[in-house]
Amino acid sequence: MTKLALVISRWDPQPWIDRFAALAPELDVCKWPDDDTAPEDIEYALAWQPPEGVLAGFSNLKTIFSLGAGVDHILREPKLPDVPLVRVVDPDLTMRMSEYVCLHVLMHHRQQRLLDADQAKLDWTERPQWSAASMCVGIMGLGELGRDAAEKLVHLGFQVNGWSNSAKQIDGVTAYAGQDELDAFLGVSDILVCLLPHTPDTQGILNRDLFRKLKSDGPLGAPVLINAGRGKLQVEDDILASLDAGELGAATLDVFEIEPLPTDSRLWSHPKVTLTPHNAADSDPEALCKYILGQIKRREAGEDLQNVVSRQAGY
Ligand code: NDP
Ligand code: OXD
Repeated sequence: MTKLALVISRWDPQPWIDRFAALAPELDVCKWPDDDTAPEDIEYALAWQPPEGVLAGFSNLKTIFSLGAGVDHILREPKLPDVPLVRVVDPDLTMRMSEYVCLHVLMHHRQQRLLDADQAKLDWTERPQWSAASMCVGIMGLGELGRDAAEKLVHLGFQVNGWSNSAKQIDGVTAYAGQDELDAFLGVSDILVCLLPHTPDTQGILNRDLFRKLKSDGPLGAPVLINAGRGKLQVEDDILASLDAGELGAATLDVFEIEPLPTDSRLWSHPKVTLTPHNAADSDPEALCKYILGQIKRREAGEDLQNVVSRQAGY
């Protein structure tokens, strides 16, 4: 019987176990550690923030699956087995992220936080309103998630730009690529959305120098940051300094340098910050177990796996 181990911290593994049992009762799925299973019997590992050293102990592993789109939580393992690492690419996850991006872009564009504050004061002030077409959203990362969010924002009528490593062609989106084009991209962005992976190249990219290069004369009066990529992309002290100095008008943050965000962080109570607990796009076992089973079937049939991560690129 093919053996799968769920190596998960911070999430409840039970919904995954239940879903695999319903879809593929022929598989032997265990939650790791498991007293009844020897590590050398594990063929597939399904991991979210695996404790250090666990994956290295599976000596006959065929494939590691990240239970999310990101893989930084697995690549940080110093002795990662030399087997393919597959990440989630699935319409369910993509749609959830696009919902989040559209929600927060629209929230800033329509000044909803200001209207909420007015409501709390019983204040009927008519606030100015701009068209979506007058606002430019810049998306850092035009991969699976960035591309879909960009397309949906185009449908909503925004001007949309994107930035990635390699050049892209997406209908309605002005695409910039590489370090050489980063400043030009920033200079036209009113709302910056970050959907980059965390790699050595992207660590700390969301810093004060970068914020100062954003477009500052747009309808909102100051640029807005939305980060749903990874917390290690951002320098939180710089975000706070830029918000306080008016270099950033507001920020929506889903991810943090340390998660859960420490209770003494000033981000919790900053009036210009909207924060969410790393739930921009949840990995739903109802949707994703099917994707993983499809990949296992391919591997067992000797076919190529899909969405294999480049260890060299780190995403
Ligand atoms: P992809 O690998 O499909 O896309 C990554 C994009 O980032 C690509 O366009 C890539 O460029 C670009 N990129 C990577 N490094 C650089 C760099 N140094 N400079 C410029 N561009 C770069 O990933 P996904 O879209 O599927 O996911 C993106 C990230 O979103 C994940 O890694 C994860 O961290 C985060 N995420 C967060 C979630 C949440 O709930 N908050 C949920 C799911 C994902 P190119 O196309 O040229 O290779
Ligand atoms: C992911 C995440 O990487 O949820 O999918 O952060």
